[in-house]
Amino acid sequence: MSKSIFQIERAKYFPKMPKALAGTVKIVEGGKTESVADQQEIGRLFPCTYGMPIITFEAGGENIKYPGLNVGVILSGGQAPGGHNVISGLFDGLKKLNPANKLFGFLGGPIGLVDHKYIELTSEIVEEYRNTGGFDIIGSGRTKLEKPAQFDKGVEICKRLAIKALVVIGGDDSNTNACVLAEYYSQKETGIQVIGCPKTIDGDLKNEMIEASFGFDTACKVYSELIGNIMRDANSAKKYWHFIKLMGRSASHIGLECALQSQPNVCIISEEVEEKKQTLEQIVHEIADIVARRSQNGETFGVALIPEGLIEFIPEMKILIAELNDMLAEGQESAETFQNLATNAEKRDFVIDNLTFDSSTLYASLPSGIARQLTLDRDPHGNVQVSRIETEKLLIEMVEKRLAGLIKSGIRVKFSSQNHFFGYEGRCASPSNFDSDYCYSLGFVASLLIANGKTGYIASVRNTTAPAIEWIPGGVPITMMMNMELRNGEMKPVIQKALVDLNGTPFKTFAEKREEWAIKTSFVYPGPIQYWGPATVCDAPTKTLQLEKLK
Ligand code: FBP
Repeated sequence: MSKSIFQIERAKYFPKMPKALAGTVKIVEGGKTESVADQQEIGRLFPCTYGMPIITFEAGGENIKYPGLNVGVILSGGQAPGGHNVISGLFDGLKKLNPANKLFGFLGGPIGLVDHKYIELTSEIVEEYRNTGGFDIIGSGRTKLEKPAQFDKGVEICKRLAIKALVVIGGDDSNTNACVLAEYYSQKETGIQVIGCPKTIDGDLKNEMIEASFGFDTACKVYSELIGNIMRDANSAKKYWHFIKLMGRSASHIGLECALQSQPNVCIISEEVEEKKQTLEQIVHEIADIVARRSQNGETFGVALIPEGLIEFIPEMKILIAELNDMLAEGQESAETFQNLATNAEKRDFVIDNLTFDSSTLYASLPSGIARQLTLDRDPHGNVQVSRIETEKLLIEMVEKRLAGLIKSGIRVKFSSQNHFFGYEGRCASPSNFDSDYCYSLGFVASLLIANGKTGYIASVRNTTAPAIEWIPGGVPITMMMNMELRNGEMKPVIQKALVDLNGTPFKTFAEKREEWAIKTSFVYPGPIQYWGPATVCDAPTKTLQLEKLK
């Protein structure tokens, strides 16, 4: 594999680690835990893995000689910068425990476990991937591990390879499934442990104990750099309004972080739209108003950030999507009929005919492209794939219409637009120092949880706004983060997704400033991620994390 000079130099970086993990490590166990809600039901569903204590690893303890063990690792879901460092941290941790330990990587995501596709991750392989972006070391996938038949196939291969523990690196759904798997393996007394790792650029897998999901830091820094570049272009040419959709699925954490970093004229926060029960029309009017006010000041340009999941948070759209989800759910007769229709026009008519009156009217009023995008395949968890809905184009079209409508009242506003979607640009970026360090520690912690016989835990590293040496490594029982939610028509135990907290300091900081940023051009140009240089530039965590710590 030929490499850039950057890759060669970056490979030499040794991730900074918490002091607690440097030498011998002792395990400290807290008290019994409870799930965030629905304690009785979660306790009933997870008799083996419910109520376990929070774990902290501290420096000290004896120099234990651990018996050799084999471990399997799975990358699950969307790519996020730092996944390769979780694997290298896990690999190094296992080798430190006992050089005879082996690490196997299941290929292409959870399906690799079921189909018995794997490779042994040797030091030669791991060496090639240290501090690199991407998940290509073993690949990832979105197969949902949820059926006992799949779990049993997993047992087969684990027995064959003498694998004692599996590490699942994934988002909220994948870690939920990891916990279900841990519980199943415990109940069946297979002796196989399951440990999760918090991954997702979306930033929505976090809580009191998990301060951040890895990848969020790097992805936001990449998007903020690009947004800053666009802002400077807009400010130079003074010609365009740029509408930028940002990945992040339901939550608007990415949009909020990028807004805090770059100070755009508009940044919509889906969670606020939902709370205020804003309609699509109201959102459009607000944006058009900012465009018009800026234009009066001669500023015929601007930047608007649109969260990927916005459409799902607009109350009338939410109802429409829920109805579409039911209509198109796998196994439904209506889904089959829909799929068998030959043309897009027939499909559109079928949908219009089968929705409730309000949803049908709304669906029929949408531009045909957007209407079609709403009916595209669901992901394996039954969710509409928001990355495929061009909300930024929908808003441009509607703002244009609104501004054109103002002409009859004598208001003429110049509005030329460009649209962008930033998502895939950031998911495999070279991990920032924060993500390189954080991920390496997460992987290392996973090896310690395994060595200590733990299952149903997610690796955690806390105190992450302090220098890495002061970070606090440990483990959190996954059941502690769970509640019951309706999924595909059934109540299921799932990890509670962290949406933007409208009472939290990051949102409040943004809300205080946004009116000023809307009218007065206040752009900030964050520039690219720096890998070498002063810690203030290279190691700074996201603004979200820093502000959250102020609370
Ligand atoms: P994960 O939650 O699996 O980490 O995926 C995050 C994400 O990047 C979302 O932001 C986005 O909506 C989705 O993946 C896109 O999925 P795909 O990679 O299947 O196009």
